[in-house]
Amino acid sequence: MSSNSFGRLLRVTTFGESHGPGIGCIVDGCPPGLPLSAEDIVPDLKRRATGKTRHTSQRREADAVTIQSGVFEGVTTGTPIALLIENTDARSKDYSNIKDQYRPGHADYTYDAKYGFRDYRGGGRSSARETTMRVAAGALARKYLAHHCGIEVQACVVQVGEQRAGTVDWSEVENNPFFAPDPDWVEPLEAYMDALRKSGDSAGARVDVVARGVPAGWGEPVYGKLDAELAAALMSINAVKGVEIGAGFASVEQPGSEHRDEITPEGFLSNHAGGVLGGISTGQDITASVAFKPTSSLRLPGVTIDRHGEPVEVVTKGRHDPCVGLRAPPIVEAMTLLVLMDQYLRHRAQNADVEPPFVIPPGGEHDR
Ligand code: EPS
Repeated sequence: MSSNSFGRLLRVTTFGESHGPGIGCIVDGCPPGLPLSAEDIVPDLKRRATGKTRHTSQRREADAVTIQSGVFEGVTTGTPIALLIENTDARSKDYSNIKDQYRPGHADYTYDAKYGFRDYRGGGRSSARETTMRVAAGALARKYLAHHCGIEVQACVVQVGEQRAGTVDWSEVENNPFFAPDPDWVEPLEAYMDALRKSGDSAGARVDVVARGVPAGWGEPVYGKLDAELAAALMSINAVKGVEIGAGFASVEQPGSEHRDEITPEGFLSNHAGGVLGGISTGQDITASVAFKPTSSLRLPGVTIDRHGEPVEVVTKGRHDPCVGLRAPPIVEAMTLLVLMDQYLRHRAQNADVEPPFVIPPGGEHDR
């Protein structure tokens, strides 16, 4: 089976390769009546795009999105929404030297092992180019959830290599090219990235995400848990090697008396759970943290083998991000939004008439 689709009631399918004619997605299940135009999608596409600063890949894609179906007279009709973007700046000759090689850290070997064939140009289907369409679909979910539920989802970069943000001020995130939440971190990060780029090496990053305004009750135990689906969605992003929900792995060291989020009539006293208990939202902020590995495409020579098993030296050309995590916040937001919208539609289908006996005020800050 091929798994190019996700979500149940809101089903997103993406298609396309990095150096093919174009990329696209189909969003099926969006309720009718949502005002939607390409202008709603463009801002998030721009936030994710390459080539905006010297710190990212210099490939310059127009990312001009067109809505091919599912919208009439400016509103969604309830039929599949198809979004299409042409690839306009692929440079496939950069990849001719690795045609028969397995780049370490890339999906070259595994795609060959699975399909016996691969599109080697720019990583083909395994390229981060694919995340463009996740972001396009996510922009729709962002608009729907903001309008119908007052939900807001925001992500930021809190660590690059060993460099960490000193504070998290969410109002600062869009004021710098790194999605950094600490204005005092921007200058050192710039210097770090310049040195990294010159060295030819790459770095990983940690991205935090928060969803504000999700009411209590969303999520389907036991195999459709909100946190399980969120973790799967975030894990499906290129280069992701770890996902934590709430306190995540720090829970291991916390005594139960600290980890449990105590409750008062005025609200929760903390949020180590990351806003999810038993797979269902508590009404608190939903928080997760995502680990991005260092970019595998390096101009520094390394050893590998070719598809005949012969040892070769590999050098990856192309226009690569020294830290792919720096462009990840819009992608992390998009996957979170899509999971939330799908869970909202599922909740509405089964439980729209439920009256909870008591609604606990959110309260409780998440302290990492
Ligand atoms: C990518 C390699 C680079 C990036 C690309 C992701 O592609 P190319 O070598 O063709 O320039 O530019 O990112 C995008 C094009 C994008 O839109 O995100 C990779 O190997 O994943």
